[in-house]
Amino acid sequence: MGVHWDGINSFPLRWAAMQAGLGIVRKNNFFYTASGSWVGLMGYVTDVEGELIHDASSLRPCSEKCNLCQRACKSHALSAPYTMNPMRCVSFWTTFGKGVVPDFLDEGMFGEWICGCDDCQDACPHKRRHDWDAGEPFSDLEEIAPMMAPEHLVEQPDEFIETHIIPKTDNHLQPGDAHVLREGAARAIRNASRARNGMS
Ligand code: B12
Ligand code: SF4
Ligand code: SF4
Repeated sequence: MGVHWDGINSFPLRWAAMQAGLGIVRKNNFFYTASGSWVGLMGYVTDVEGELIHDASSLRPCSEKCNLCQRACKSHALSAPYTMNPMRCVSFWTTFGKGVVPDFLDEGMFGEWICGCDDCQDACPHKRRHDWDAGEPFSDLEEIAPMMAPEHLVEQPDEFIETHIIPKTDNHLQPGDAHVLREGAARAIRNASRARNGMS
């Protein structure tokens, strides 16, 4: 019998996936298969006998000299290879941290991220971006995309954000968090303007 385990947030899935031979963990801590790091991990508990097929040999490890992910992390959450400090991570502060910029970070470090952050994956030469033209369209995303641009998001009422955007954050934001996205959009606009003026 196999059971999808919803208490999975307390179990490190990347380590489990690596031990299961499905891929490798790179210095930015992300789990990579031949399709790159944009793979969502899901855990199952099972009592079925299985055969361990461990073959991640086609994946080249990180080059010893590479530190592109660390350099891309403006808030220095990636302080060393295979290590990160979640309390300095922009992804944490723009989601569970409710958009707060703590006093040991400055808002320029948040760049133009509004919910989450992918800088340390975007910088990686082993990335394979998802092909957005493949597969089924995701919900009403195409229709609402224009309203999610920072200059429009900043003006959206609670009702629109709570109905159309928060349910797509995979529980990283909750009803009542519409202000987090509006404030994040305002910060993204300020940071984009700083970058244009060479101030970042
Ligand atoms: C808590 C959590 C967060 C927290 C803390 C992140 C953290 N790095 O711990 C916050 C809110 C910041 C966060 C943000 C994000 N998260 Co998150 N998060 C989790 C969660 C629920 C638990 C992670 C955990 O256990 N952390 C504790 C540390 C100790 O464990 P670990 O990160 O898994 O891996 C460490 C060890 O395994 C060890 N390790 C593993 N293999 C090896 C090998 C060697 C040789 C060595 C030395 C070490 C080593 O080093 C790793 C890093 O310290 C997992 C889901 C899950 N249940 O696993 C998703 C998960 C890690 N998140 C994920 C994603 C996509 C993100 C974001 C990119 C979302 C976004 N777009 O903003 C960001 C990225 C932030 C970042 N740089 O990590 C994905 C990653 C997919 C992947 N391919 O790796 C996961 C697996 C969710 C999923 N189900 O797919 N996340
Ligand atoms: S998600 Fe962003 S802030 Fe967090 S470790 Fe990666 S680059 Fe740094
Ligand atoms: S950017 Fe370089 S060091 Fe970081 S995970 Fe990718 S290959 Fe490894």
